[in-house]
Amino acid sequence: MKIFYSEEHRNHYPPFEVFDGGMRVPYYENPDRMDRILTALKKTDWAEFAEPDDFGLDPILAIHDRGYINFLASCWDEWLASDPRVSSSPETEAFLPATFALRRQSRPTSSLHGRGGYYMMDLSACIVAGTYKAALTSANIALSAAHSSFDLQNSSFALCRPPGHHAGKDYAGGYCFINNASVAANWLSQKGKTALLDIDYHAGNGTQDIFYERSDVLTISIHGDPDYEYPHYVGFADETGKGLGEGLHKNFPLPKDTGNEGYLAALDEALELIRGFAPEHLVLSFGADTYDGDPLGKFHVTREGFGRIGKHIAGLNLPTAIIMEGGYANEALGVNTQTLLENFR
Ligand code: OKP
Ligand code: ZN
Repeated sequence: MKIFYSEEHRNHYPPFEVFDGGMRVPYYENPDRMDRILTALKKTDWAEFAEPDDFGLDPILAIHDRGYINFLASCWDEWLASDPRVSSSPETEAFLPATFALRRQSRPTSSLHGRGGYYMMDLSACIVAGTYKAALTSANIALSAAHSSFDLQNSSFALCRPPGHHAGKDYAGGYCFINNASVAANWLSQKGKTALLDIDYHAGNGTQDIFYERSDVLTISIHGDPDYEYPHYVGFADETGKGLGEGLHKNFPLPKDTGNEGYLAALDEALELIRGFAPEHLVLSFGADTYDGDPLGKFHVTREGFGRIGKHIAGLNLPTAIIMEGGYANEALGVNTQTLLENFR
């Protein structure tokens, strides 16, 4: 299996994030995650590593707002120039807004903080010096996997970091800046009917927003119910698309303590919807944070569960671009990812 990966992500490693209730904690979405996956995959005899190609900004601007991308590009330099306390110790700093633009009765005002509160939805997508370039490279990894899946008509793995499914047209959040899976699905949708299935533990709010009014891409997300889980406001069962997209989005909000059986029951329902849509391509947003031991999740999917999940999805028999999203139990992340991927060879 072709696996697209780049070392560029290492330059995006914020020194902290702000957790529930305001505590500064070490950044959960860290480079060690990639090392764990790389270590596991390098031991297999089927992993074929490749660097991503550079597709330029056009496929990204097909999904994201230009003002938002410009903000990502210049945020760190503006922040560095804004305050001597930042420039005197940049390695302990990261940019986050202090005020959020609520309910879009708002505009991106010109100051850095005015744009920050407009373009960022929470306190976990910290921007540091290497963030923009890492986010662009991550999107190129997803695009490379989409191209490969299309050209070879088989499945490929985009080892993306930073992840993407929480990022919307004009906002960052949940460790995400550019919606890698949406960029890939949008590109594939120009080649043929495409479905996007999100099996990260957290609702894919960015992906949902991006395709909500589109009829050409079916989007489905299986996740912890936003009634108790991040991102708190998106991912409910009654959100089913709008306008032309009505009926073409589906959420499966699941209760705390969902295990293999409960998860697979929801997954099989999702797969039936995909079969009914009859796509030519599948994009799979894969997060391993449904795992039993994940520090940011409340499900109990086991390693064996990831094997079964992979087997059921691979049973669709579709060329699948598998896009890495979350997963924070680093010690198990490599083997869980490998166990899921093995079904797609
Ligand atoms: C990103 B991905 C945890 C606070 C929420 C953000 C989580 C982002 C998850 N109690 N922090 O979907 O794995
Ligand atoms: Zn997640």
